[in-house]
Amino acid sequence: MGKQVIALVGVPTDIGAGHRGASMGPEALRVAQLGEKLRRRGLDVVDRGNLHGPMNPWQPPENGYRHLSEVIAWNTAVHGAIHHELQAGRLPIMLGGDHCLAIGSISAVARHCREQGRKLRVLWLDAHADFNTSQVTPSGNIHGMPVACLCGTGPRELVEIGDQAPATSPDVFRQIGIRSVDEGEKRLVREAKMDIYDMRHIDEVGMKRTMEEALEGVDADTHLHVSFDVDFLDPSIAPGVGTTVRGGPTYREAQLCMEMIADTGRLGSVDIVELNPAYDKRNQTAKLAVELVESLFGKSTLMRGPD
Ligand code: B3U
Ligand code: MN
Ligand code: MN
Repeated sequence: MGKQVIALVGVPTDIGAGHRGASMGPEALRVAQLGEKLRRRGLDVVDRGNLHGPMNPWQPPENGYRHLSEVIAWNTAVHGAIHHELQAGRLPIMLGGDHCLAIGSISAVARHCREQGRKLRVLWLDAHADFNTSQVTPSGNIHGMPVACLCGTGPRELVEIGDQAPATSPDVFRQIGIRSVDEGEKRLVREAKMDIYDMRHIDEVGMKRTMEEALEGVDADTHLHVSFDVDFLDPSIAPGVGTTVRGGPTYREAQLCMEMIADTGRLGSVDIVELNPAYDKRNQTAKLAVELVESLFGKSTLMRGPD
């Protein structure tokens, strides 16, 4: 095996969100030196630049969905780009963009796992379950629906992105940091038996035990995908998101979460989504996200870094 190459793929859109500004996420992560910091860790990093797609027309929902045709276009582009990087043996980091883009990235990862005969585990780090449907959504914003779409509930064109519909199933997900689930959505996550480690669970057993549980069964054949919605973090440390929800993981808890994922050695792909520079101060949330991604790639206090 050659050296692992990381591919940064920017996806500058807020097409699925309820606030404008996540479209500036990729550039904020570059300004916070994501690529350079990973390179300093001895990793090979290529920046693929940004994907292109339709503008945000900022329209109200139609039949329960906002901007459905634009969301389809962006996710189709994401699916192709992420699958291309995986096929070439690179580890893609998608720089979002809002969380609707995980439909494209995770469907690509699921397809790649099928092609390689590997098991998929998705760690969904988020304040929200993102399991809404057009029937129960309070907003019509598709960034509240990607997990449902990936598991087969959603508009046909989104459910069918990729090689197989649905792209994946509830059992591959472990949702961590959850603290905001809409009323109708609660019933859906219960019915689907989603594995949810909510903030109460983290409060009760701690982040260490939570991550041990979420990573249980991960072995040499597992591809770990981390879908990191920056609103996972407590807003006191990460104000640069559109939908802050108080009571999230602290700096220390978030670091431990990332370090424990790194320790598995099975990380295969990453999304960084919902970073919204319009709500940030001095790019501090982007800088924090970069710091956490460094930990995700093995930075630790006492182990020697690369020379
Ligand atoms: N659950 C709400 C809010 C939301 C979901 N994801 C984010 N916000 N970032 C909705 O609109 O579906
Ligand atoms: Mn999300
Ligand atoms: Mn969220």
